[in-house]
Amino acid sequence: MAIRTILHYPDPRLREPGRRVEKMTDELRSLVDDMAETMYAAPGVGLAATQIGEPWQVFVVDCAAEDEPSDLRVFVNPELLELDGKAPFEEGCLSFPGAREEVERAERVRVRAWDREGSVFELEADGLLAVAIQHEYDHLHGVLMIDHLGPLKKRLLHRKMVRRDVSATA
Ligand code: K2U
Ligand code: ZN
Repeated sequence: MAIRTILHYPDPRLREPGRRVEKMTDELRSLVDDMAETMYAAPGVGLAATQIGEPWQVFVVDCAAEDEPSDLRVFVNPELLELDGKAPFEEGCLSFPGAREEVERAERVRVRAWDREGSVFELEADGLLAVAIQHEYDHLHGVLMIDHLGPLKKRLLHRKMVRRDVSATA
């Protein structure tokens, strides 16, 4: 396993949609393991393959609280089958370090995906898990937290991230 570099906005690779996985291989299982290790090290409660420059339809989430056993969930080729309700949530994103923005998401989702072994499963989720699933699903389609903001907040966050990027490379 390895901790991978998380791409930061405005890296154009964050806009590259993930490719559908045709068959789970040892190489893809190793990618999943690297994603989980990278997520825990960040730390985060989710990570999409596109965030580490791997354009595959794969994300991981673990919404367990710090004092709970880990609850890692792997989603390969996820499909959102149902979205119900609407609620605002204060989101963060590992590709927007330090940013917190209110994003409106569905309160409940039903999702179908493959697990790490390639078996199909369906899951109904609410709360933080539902938000994380929607946030990561967005990443796999090149959609980022900034895209859900109004024009002023979008401009402010863009400038903050670009300035951060410039000072980091200076
Ligand atoms: O995809 C990512 O960048 C990791 C995200 C996942 C996530 C975002 C919003 C809501 C749930 C999960 C986060 O950085 S993980 C840390 C986090 C979690 C909840 C709220 C704020 C930050
Ligand atoms: Zn994110």
